[in-house]
Amino acid sequence: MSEIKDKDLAAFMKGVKRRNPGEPEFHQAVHEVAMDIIPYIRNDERIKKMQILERMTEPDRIISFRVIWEDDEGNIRVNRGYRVQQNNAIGPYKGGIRFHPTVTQSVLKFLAFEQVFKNSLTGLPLGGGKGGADFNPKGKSDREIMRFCQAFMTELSKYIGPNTDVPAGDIGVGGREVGYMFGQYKRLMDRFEGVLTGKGIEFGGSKIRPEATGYGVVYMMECMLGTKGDNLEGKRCAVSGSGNVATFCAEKLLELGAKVISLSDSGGTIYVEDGLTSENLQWVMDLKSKGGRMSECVDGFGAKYYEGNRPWALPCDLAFPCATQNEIEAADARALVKNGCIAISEGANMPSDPDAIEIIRESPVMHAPSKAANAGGVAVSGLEMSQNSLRMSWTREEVDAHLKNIITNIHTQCVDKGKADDGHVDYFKGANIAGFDKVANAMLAYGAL
Ligand code: NDP
Ligand code: 2IT
Repeated sequence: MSEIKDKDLAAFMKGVKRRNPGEPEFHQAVHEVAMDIIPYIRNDERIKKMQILERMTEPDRIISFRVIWEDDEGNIRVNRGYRVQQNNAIGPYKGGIRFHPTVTQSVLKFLAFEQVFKNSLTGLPLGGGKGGADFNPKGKSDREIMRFCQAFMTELSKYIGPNTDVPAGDIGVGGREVGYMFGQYKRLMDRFEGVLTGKGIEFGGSKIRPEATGYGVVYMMECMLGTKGDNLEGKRCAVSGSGNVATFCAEKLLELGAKVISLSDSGGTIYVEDGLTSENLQWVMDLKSKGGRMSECVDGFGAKYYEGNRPWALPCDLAFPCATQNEIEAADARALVKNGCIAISEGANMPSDPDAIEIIRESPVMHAPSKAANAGGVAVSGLEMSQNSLRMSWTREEVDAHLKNIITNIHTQCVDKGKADDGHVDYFKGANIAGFDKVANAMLAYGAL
């Protein structure tokens, strides 16, 4: 990362690092926001006096707990679970749960911090939080997953509620895990209430929730291309990941006439020169639901496969990072720019590292940050909460129309707050400022203490 030239920003980051030692992902997420917000609030004495940005970088609370479960061989296993309740100024804490061996407090703090801004951008009454565990679901049996989810929820249930904190899925947590966790909550509390989102349709889930993040990422891309009078038709799209977000992003791209030339997992990348067919994509979805690996696509439908989990060196028009944080580094960004990529819509949270952002910022590539581009998932979670409160269920068409409206509105907010005099839109700046404004105003309204 280049040296910080802004003195206020440097002093602010020094404080953040001192208070949060050894948490690089959290420092990175805060820095990405602060570099836009510090200049923005420089002359706002009220926001500075009330220490709004300092307060926003300090989670309301972090709950950390032991999760004990029994594997199929009868061994007792111990993991660490967390919930970071970051900020509830504009609504109950809301954000996903990640099960992955790389989960640490730093990772969950970065995700919870980002979630506050993202949820604010949706325009829905949602605060920000995130949770998870350093549990590795890979290779675990269905019964083991169930026992882990139940053990995790036994402790988490004490801290959440439909008006307090409403978790959902993230990496390693999909419909099956949410079902096990919801079942355990109901068993423990004897209450049927919308305490989790991403539930099965039979027990209060919203239509389109599984698809929402991936679809929203594509809707954001459509909005960006629309500003140039362009569209998705025939565009060559590099997509990374092969989980929930990546596969539904690919599905929407195919539906709208684009070509999906890649998908990946932590083992490697598949490349299909003419683009995946819908049948290929369905094959991948079935494969992933059985825990398969992308390398199997070679025999499955003749895809090219190479080790290395990044497709960014493949010439493409559009890029959709949908796997994990920091999956686009400087060399990847340079390759994308050099190969003529027009725009990037981020499905994963914080997929571009600071050097990559800088390189892309200096290029003509349009770049929608995750807090704007992947907000469709949490937005439909918010709609699931509304439907649960109303004890109603909306149609696919109704939910999809809301989702499109919300993403279009987020795009408009980014343009409003991020457009420079020369017409160039800095989507990072726009998203950071628009997300910040609403939360800051609510915090100011509540008074200082
Ligand atoms: P899934 O668990 O469904 O899929 C994750 C995918 O990313 C898999 O292909 C996985 O490969 C790959 N992956 C995970 N960790 C790594 C890693 N360290 N290096 C390389 N590849 C990795 O998760 P989702 O699709 O739900 O989440 C993907 C991203 O989208 C995350 O950043 C998440 O925070 C974000 N997101 C998710 C939302 C949701 O509603 N689910 C909403 C908004 C954002 P492998 O199988 O090999 O591990
Ligand atoms: O990062 C995210 O926005 C999510 N994992 C979804 C959160 C949610 O509450 O639906």
